[in-house]
Amino acid sequence: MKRVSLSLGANVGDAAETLRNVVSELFVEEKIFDIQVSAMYETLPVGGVEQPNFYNIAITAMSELEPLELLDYVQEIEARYGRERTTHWGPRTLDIDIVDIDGMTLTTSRLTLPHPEATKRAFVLIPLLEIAPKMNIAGRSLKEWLSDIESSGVTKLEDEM
Ligand code: A4P
Ligand code: MG
Repeated sequence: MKRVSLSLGANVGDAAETLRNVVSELFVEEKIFDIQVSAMYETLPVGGVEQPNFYNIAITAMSELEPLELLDYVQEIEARYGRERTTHWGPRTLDIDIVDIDGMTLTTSRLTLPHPEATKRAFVLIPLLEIAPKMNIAGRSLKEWLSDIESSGVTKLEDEM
């Protein structure tokens, strides 16, 4: 059994509703267990592409899936929500990134762990900190990573989740 952490983002259509629906599915499907979900955040787009604000959440859970099986599972969900892969770092109905699996380091053509951008992104770290305050990525706490970056574009939505 491994502890997994995921970062979910959406900025096309009713993004908040998409994220709520995905979370309900995760609970029903029981492929991952002991699920914790952060609050919903509205976040300024990162990556230089002109696009609408994102909604982001973080999830931690326990899983017996192998890393690539977990990737298959989250990509299957992305596909179901009609995500089109057009612009790199561009708009998406749903993006699910695997931030970490039990501190494992992995570099394959399909999956890099921990997610190489996670420690530079406040829209990943802030929601995750809420549900995994003791978590480390590459030997540093989420708080330590956060202290290095700008986090003003990340706003908690108190009533959205
Ligand atoms: N892949 C490798 N490692 C992983 C991992 N740890 N988790 C591969 C998930 N996928 C991983 O991803 C491309 C490939 O990465 C996958 O096929 C998988 O095999 P993608 O989602 O299809 O492609 P992409 O959109 O070109 O890039 P990517 O890296 O997903 O984009 P990002 O980095 O997720 O950036 N701003 C805000 N505020 N909030 C956001 O959520 N998101 C993005 C997307 C940009 N700006 C944002 C947000
Ligand atoms: Mg992705």
